Amino acid sequence: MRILHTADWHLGRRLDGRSRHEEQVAVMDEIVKIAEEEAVDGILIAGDVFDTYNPPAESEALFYRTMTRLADGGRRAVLVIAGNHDSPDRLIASNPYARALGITTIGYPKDTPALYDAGSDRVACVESAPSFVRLRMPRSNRPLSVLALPYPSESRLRELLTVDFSDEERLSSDYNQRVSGFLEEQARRFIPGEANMVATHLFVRGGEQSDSERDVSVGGAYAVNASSFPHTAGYVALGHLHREQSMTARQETPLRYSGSILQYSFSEAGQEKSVTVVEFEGPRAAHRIIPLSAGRRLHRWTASSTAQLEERLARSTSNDWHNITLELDAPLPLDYLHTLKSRHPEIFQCLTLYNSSSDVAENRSSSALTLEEQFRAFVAMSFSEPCNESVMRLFLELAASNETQPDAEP
Ligand SMILES: [Mn+2]
Repeated sequence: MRILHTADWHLGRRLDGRSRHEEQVAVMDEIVKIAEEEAVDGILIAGDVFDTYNPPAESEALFYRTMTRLADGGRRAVLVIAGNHDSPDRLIASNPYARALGITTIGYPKDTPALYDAGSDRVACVESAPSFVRLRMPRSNRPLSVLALPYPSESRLRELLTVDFSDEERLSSDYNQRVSGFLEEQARRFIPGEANMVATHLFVRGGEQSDSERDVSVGGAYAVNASSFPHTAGYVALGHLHREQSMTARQETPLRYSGSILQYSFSEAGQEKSVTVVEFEGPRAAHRIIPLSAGRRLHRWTASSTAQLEERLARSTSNDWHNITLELDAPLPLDYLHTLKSRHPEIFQCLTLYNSSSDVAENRSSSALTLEEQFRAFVAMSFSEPCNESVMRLFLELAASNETQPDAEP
């Protein structure tokens, strides 16, 4: 039995206002192709399908098109759980149609997916409970049990435990204990010796983060220990962290973040993106990483001269985006960056910094420019757009309130 594990699609996500939609279309094609070539029995998407609660219509359309292709007319199982970026209600709104294609989406931890069975040549959901499904798949003679826990926010977790458990101990204030208590409870539904897996979207303590996930509330106090996952699972499929990585739970259960499908921020520059193919022979699963090649590559680097800058850009391809810091001793000709950017659309941003120890700094401080003029020039050069007036006012207020400011307004 072969399952494709992916997560963190973030459809609709932009990079500082620039669309990634065409790249997302390309990577969806690539994932469908991998599912076909690998002849997988099912696909598991471990949360953050969309980037926001209200994704653009083009992203929703892309999601539905991709689900339909992956489901292969109900012959391939598709299981989707909500991540912290997804609206659970919107994600499950299509369930009445999705079931007919063998697609199960779970929005909230308390949700019990509906059963369906359209015959032995189609995927069937033969048993379910809160955050739990047992699937029968046409090409496999073994059932697949998945403890599929959507993003368990503090409030969703409380709701779940209040509804289903009266045990005082389970209401303990410790997030890790409550998540592990729920997993332990639901893992009793696993069939020993068969294919059992856990899928969830959360932060496992020890995982390596990047800027892309830092704006979300999972992390820090809302972390779960790797040892909290039931050892009776043959594989733990995780979403949330954008860097692909493996950890080990109790008794060698593989625990894995498949990672995002595109480099979504410059903190992910240089990260290879991939999906994971999980193979159940016995109860313990093996996995393989399949690289994704669609989408732009992001680069973040520093140049110490314009010659070095241009030399490196000459080697770049138009399918890349560069976030460059240019460290200089002397000021650039006024239109230099403008001309360079028009020649190299792959420059995402070029921030210029002047070495403060140099003569340039002294020249500048004694120059005829006022503090306001210097700040405007700095903003224009750094961000390629004029300084916002409220920012300008704030800057001048701060400068005026600082009595020791040597460059205070003349
Ligand atoms: Mn997430």
